[in-house]
Amino acid sequence: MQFDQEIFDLIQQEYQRQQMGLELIASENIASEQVMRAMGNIMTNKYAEGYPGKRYYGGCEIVDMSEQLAIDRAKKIFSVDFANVQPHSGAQANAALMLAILKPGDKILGLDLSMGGHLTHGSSVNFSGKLYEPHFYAVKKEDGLVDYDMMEQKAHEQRPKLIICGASAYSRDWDYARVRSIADAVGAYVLCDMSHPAGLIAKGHLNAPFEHCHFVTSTTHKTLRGPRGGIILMKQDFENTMGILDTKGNLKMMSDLINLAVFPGTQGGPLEHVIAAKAVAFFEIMQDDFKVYTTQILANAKAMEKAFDARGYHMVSGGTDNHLLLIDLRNKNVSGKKAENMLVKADITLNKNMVPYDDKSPFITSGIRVGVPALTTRGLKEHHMDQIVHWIDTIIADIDNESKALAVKSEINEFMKGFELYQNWKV
Ligand code: DSN
Repeated sequence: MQFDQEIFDLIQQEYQRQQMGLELIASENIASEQVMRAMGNIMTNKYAEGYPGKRYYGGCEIVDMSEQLAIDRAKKIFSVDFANVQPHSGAQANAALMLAILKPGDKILGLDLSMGGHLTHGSSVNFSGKLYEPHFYAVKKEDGLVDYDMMEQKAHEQRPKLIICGASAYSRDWDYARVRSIADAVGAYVLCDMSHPAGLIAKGHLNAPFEHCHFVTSTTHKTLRGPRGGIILMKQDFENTMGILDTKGNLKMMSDLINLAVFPGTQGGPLEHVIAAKAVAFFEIMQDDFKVYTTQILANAKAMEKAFDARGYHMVSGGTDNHLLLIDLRNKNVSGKKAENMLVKADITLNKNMVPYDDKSPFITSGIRVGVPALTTRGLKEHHMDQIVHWIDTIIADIDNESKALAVKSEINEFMKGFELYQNWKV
C-alpha cells in the first residue's frame, strides 16, 4: 500500500501551526501524548455496539474493560453514580439526553446563543430548536450576568419540560441551586452542559452542578483536556416516570433511558479507541498535577483580565471566574470578524463572538472570545499574559495594518519556540 504523503504533510503543517502560534480559542486544548496514543490505536478496528457485558458483537472482552475503566474513572472524578462515555461529541451527548427525556414538540428553556449559549440549547438551526419548542433566557444588559429572574419568569410562562444551564461564552459561575428551585416550581428537569468549565469543576474550583441538576453533559476535550468526545453524567439515578417501558414491560430507570438514547437512539458503534483515550484523560485528571494545571488556568485568566482592563477593553460581565473572557470591541471600533481575521495573520487564533445585545450579525459580531486552557498547557504563566494582550492590542489598535500584524507574528513565532508543543512528536 502506498504511503499517503499528502495527508501526512498536512498533519505536519498543522503541527507547525500549533507549535508556532498562540492558541486562544477557549474551547481548544492540547491533549497529552498518551491521550493521542490511545486515540490512534487498534481499538478503532473493533465494533462494540451495546455496553460493557451486553454487546451485539463477539470479541469485546478487552474493550469492555477499557470502557468500564472510563466509566468508573468519570464517576470517581465527579462523584456521580452514572456515566455514559460513548457520545461522540458534546452535541451528541445533548441530542441523546434530550431524546431520552423529551418528546418532539416539548418545550425547552436555555440561554440564548447570542447571549453566550450553545447551538444545542435550542437554536433554530439545530436539532434542539427544530425537534423541540425552544424558549430562552438572557444575561442582564447592565452587568452581563445570567438573568435568573428572567429564567424564572419564562419557566412559569412556558412550563418547559427541560431547563438547560451552561454556556459556551459565559465567564462567570452558575447558581445551580437557583436553577433547580426554578425547575422544581414548574416540574421541569435540569440539564447542565458543563462542557467549557468541566476541568475546573473536576478540581473543585467552581460550583459543582451534580447535586442540583438531574443531568450533566460535557465534552471531554476542552478544560478536561482529553480526546474530542462527550459524556453524560447523573449524580443519582432515578425512576423513569415517563411511562416508557422496556420490552418486558418494566418501568425503566433514567440511566436505562439515557443508555438507550445514546445507543441505539442516536449512535451506532462506540468509538472504543476514543473511549480508551477518554479513560487516559480521566486518569490524568485524577492526578495532583491536574490541579496544578487548573489552578494555573485560573491565574492566567485573571492575569489576562487585568491586562485587558489596563488597556481599556470592555469585558462582558466585568471579568472572569473561569478560563475565558468575552470582550466587547465596540469601544475600539473594530468588529469581531475583523479582529479575528487580522489576529490570525499574527498566528493568534481566537474566535469572533457575539456579545449580549449585539447589534451585529453572527458573521460579523462585536466581540471576541479568548481562553487560556491551551496556552496554560503549553506552560505559559501569569507574567506572559500581559505580553500576549500587548500583542493583541497592538493589532487591534491598528487593525488595517497587515505589516504590523506580520511583525507581531515574527515575535510570537520566536517566543513560542520556548514552549514545546510535544516532547516526542512523530507524525
Ligand atoms: N464550538 C464549541 C465552542 O467553541 O465553544 C462549543 O461546541
